[in-house]
Amino acid sequence: MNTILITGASSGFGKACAQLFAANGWRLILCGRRKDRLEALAEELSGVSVHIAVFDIRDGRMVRKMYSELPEEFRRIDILLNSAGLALGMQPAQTADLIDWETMVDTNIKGLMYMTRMILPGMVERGQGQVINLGSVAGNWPYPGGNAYGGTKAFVRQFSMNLRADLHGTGVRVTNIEPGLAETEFSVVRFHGDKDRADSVYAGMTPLSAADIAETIYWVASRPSHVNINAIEIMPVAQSWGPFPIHREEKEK
Ligand code: NDP
Ligand code: 8X3
Repeated sequence: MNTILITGASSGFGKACAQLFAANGWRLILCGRRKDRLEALAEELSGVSVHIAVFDIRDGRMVRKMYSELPEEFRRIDILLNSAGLALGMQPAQTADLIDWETMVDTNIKGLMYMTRMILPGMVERGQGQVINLGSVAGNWPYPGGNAYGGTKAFVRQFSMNLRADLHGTGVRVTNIEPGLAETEFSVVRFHGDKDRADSVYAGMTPLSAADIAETIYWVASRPSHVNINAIEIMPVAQSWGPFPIHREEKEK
């Protein structure tokens, strides 16, 4: 039986992936900080082999402890899905909250590095495995207020490609998934719990769903072992690009 370790399994893409991989007979390691959510998910997936790991990925010691405490049957990890992550705020850089920036760096960059560094050696030793990262269109394209969040996701993109370079010849695969607007708890978190503001992000359009992304990830995971999908950028049809804004000076009369 194959095993997938999912960070951010308590919500959104991570949770939808847990449901889809479970339905396809995978063994699951579900990670997150909200124990009640993970327990409820494990209960929903009754009959599936599940290990719950409650920890904060920003804390490297907790990451090591989680790994050292994995039961024997969960130690051979076939896929590491780095889904845990967040955006905080949409203020312009000159007024943004530095604590929000630090939290995004600690979670989206450092947490993802801790997890990857912990799990990779086993994959390399076994000559097979797959790391699937959650990047974002925000790592590829600038937008007002995207500042540090987009920066963290640009890191994830480059880190993913550099992993591939380092893993050359090992058989270990790496993919960066780069979604656009998807309705999960993402915007509620971004706007610090302001549900009305979060809802307004998706008003009058059809966003991607967590299930759309889970299906994409499952497709990536189920390619034959000689195929590596480097990156997939995926947007709702209703989202695209606009013209570059030009600031024009008022003409003197
Ligand atoms: P959700 O807010 O629904 O889920 C985020 C998950 O990350 C939660 O399970 C949360 O678990 C976990 N998480 C956050 N911080 C920590 C932490 N410090 N330690 C451990 N777990 C943490 O958002 P999504 O599912 O939408 O987001 C998943 C990923 O996809 C993120 O990396 C996000 O940046 C990215 N993404 C999202 C898009 C969107 O529009 N939704 C688009 C593009 C990319 P808990 O709180 O229980 O710890
Ligand atoms: C989330 C997608 O467009 O809100 O990564 O930045 S977007």
